Amino acid sequence: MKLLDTVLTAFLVTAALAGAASAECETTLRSSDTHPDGYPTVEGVKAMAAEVKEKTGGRICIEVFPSSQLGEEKDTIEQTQFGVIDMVRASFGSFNDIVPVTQTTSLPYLYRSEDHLHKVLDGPIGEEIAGQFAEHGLIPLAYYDGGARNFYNSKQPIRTVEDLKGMKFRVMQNDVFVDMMSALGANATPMPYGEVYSSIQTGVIDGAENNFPSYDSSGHAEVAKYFTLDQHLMVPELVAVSKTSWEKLSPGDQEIMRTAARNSATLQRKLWAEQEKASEEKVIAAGAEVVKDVDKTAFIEAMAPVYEKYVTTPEARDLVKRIRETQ
Ligand code: GTR
Repeated sequence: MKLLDTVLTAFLVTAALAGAASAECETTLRSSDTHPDGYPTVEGVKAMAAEVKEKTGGRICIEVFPSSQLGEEKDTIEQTQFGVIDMVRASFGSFNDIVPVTQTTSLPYLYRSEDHLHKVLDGPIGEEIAGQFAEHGLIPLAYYDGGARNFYNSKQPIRTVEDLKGMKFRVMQNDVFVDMMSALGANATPMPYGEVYSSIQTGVIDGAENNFPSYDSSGHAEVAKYFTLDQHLMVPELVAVSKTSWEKLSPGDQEIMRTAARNSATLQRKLWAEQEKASEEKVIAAGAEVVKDVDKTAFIEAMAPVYEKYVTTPEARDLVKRIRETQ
């Protein structure tokens, strides 16, 4: 009886809350993120939500669902394309099979630094890339930071390309990253982010690759303590809205969304820089071994076949050239 009461009360409270929320929000946009609450990308979209709510007098609410509650990243992108979910924050790597330009713009060692990446994304090239999402049902609103990705594993410290030979690493589910591993002499296992922890733990794979905040928040540091700062990938992070949901908004509300997204990117980049440092310190304190003396030239040279395979059209060659020339 007591249990039934509790369940009934919980149901009534939930119903009342839902009623209250819908009474004040005319439009509720559901936004997905693979990361947990508190992660810079999640906090970025939450800040965007707060600004949108304030500027629309509470008419438009963005509800952020962290920790893959709405599904793994690739699935949530597809759901956003079809308007099942309204917004998604995801890495360019997960858009590779959907929006071709994201392949070229997430090639290994394409960007010299985070500053270089910002100059590319915040300038005309960033606009040009964004323009190519609409035909795939997506409207990009902001580019967030994701730092540099690095290899980590449960077996041994990696100092050279040779050390990677024959090892098995999880990569995001796209061909470029699979080929990147082959070029390094390692084996790639593409799989969703949520499966990586147990796959390392059970020895299905030796390791994976990511930035410090993901290595830390996913718990991967607990099962793969050897981390090598080789910085092989800098992959832009995107906040995108479904074209279907976007077209239901008035031009005025679209403008409010765009401004709020831009402002949230400024905040996210600040939070990102702080989190990168904090996560690095945290994983080291918890026992991670971070190899920093890496011969990056050898890693960069090993990537030549990946460029040969993916930079084949005059457009792709021109884009890579323009990105490299961006100062
Ligand atoms: C993180 C990125 C996520 C997700 C993840 C992965 O760095 O922020 O969006 O793509 O990597 O490796 O799947």
